[in-house]
Amino acid sequence: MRTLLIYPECPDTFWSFKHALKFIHKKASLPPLGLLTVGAMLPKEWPKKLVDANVSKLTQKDLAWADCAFISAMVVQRDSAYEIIARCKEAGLKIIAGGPLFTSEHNEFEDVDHFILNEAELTLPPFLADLEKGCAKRIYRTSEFCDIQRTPAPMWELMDLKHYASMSIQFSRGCPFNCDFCNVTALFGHRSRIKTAEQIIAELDGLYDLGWRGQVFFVDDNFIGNKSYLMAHLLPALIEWQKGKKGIPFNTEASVNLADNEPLMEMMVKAGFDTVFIGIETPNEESLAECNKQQNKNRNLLESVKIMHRAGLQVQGGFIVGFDSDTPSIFQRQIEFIQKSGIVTAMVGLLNAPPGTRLYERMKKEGRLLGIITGDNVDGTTNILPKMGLDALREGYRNIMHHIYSPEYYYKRAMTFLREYKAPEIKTPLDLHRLLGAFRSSIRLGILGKERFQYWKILFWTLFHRPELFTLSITFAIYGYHFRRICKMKIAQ
Ligand code: B12
Repeated sequence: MRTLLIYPECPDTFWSFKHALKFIHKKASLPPLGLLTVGAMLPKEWPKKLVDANVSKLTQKDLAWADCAFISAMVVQRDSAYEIIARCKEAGLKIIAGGPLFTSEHNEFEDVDHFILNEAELTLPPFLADLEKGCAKRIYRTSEFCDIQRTPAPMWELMDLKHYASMSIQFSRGCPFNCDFCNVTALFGHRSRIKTAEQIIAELDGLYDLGWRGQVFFVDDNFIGNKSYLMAHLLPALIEWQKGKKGIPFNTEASVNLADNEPLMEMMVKAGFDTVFIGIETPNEESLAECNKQQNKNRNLLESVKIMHRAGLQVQGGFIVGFDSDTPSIFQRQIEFIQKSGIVTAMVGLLNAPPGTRLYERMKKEGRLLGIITGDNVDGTTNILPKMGLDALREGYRNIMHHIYSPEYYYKRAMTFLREYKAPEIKTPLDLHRLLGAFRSSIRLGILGKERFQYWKILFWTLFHRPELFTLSITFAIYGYHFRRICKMKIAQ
């Protein structure tokens, strides 16, 4: 079977970093790890070609070559997925779909021949066996979770590394917490399932051998879900692996209780971690209680962020407005919190209820469900009827975004961060792309941009006070440009 592995196009969103990627001539921030993993589970003898629509076009030649198409997508790629499925259907290919979009919405895709839902480790083998016998069913699904210690290393060789700004790798799936709006536990379970340190080192070696010398994102739902294994095995192995190598910084996602564990933070930093995404959600205690965000309650969230910054871990934060317990003062409180925290990359969204969550069930019961989620949590939309009313919520949301991404607030926050952050030891080396990116930013932002005053101010300040963070300050300037473009596009009046 000649196989196309297709990843539909992501729209322009907060996390697409599309406007920032142009500065460094990259086409996408990350490769489609799910598809690369599925590629490694398909029969070896099947010829395979990856088409990531974010980096190259799906051509008529590709379609004419293939016998079948394996498609993966997130909800946010819905429109592009429809288009690609229609083209594959027209070309007469057998269409097989899996991944988060289809796991939650397979009913909406009539033209797909086979749905391989949930984790492919469990659902793909029975499909392949049935296919061989000529009796493949339309849907394969499971309520079990697989043992990822048996997951093969992704087929890195299928992708063209040069198009991506970062690589991704996965150590664990699942999260021990139970926030009522989050679909991670529904999709990947409550227990943190982990790979072995040996698997991770082998995957990293694979990337390194292909010439990768840049950032690697550990795409775990909660990297610190199994602290004891992390500290006894994985982090020591990563520290050892980094010896003699240059320029492989790591970033990941974790819960805020990371700030309570100094030895863990120290080891992470030593292993090369410099950034963690944390769901902060809200400074409002009642809202944290409402959504069962236990790990964020009864703590000084601001101080927790600062502890991580001072330890050498930059916090990127997720924030939510629109909880039942939110009053009109929440918008100003969020702005103040974000500014004081020095969280430069602050993703603020309206509360949404993804299917499979407890929030979804509650909203359904209360008759407050409006429809499906767009999947883009920074577009100012929601699928629930908020207690404070939709208009008030949207107005307050726009106010937050206009403030925190205005050059004045944004650069001020970046300065707060640069003052407090402990500089990492492992940095991506300045290659030609990055040097050119710095040059382009000086023209686009330093000469033509409205923010030119703030741009030069932060650059000179960093040069004199924190020269080791100079490239990071240019990165922030470029990110700021992307975030402003997104805000303008998505939530303009
Ligand atoms: C890395 C990541 C990203 C990266 C995307 C990188 C990329 N190129 O794919 C970034 C940071 C850009 C991102 C952004 C977003 N993300 Co995201 N992201 C993840 C994360 C943390 C890991 C994904 C991953 O690589 N997993 C590892 C691989 C091995 O697993 P997998 O992809 O799930 O694949 C397995 C199965 O799903 C299945 N499978 C997958 N594809 C296929 C295809 C076939 C044919 C078959 C048979 C099987 C199969 O088999 C695989 C092996 O088990 C997940 C959470 C998670 N745990 O998955 C969220 C997740 C995928 N993201 C999600 C969302 C909503 C988003 C955003 C839309 C939201 C936002 N925050 O704004 C944005 C928008 C993106 C954009 N560019 O527009 C949701 C998707 C929900 C949904 N139902 O679609 C998830 C599940 C998180 C969540 N809790 O809601 N994301």
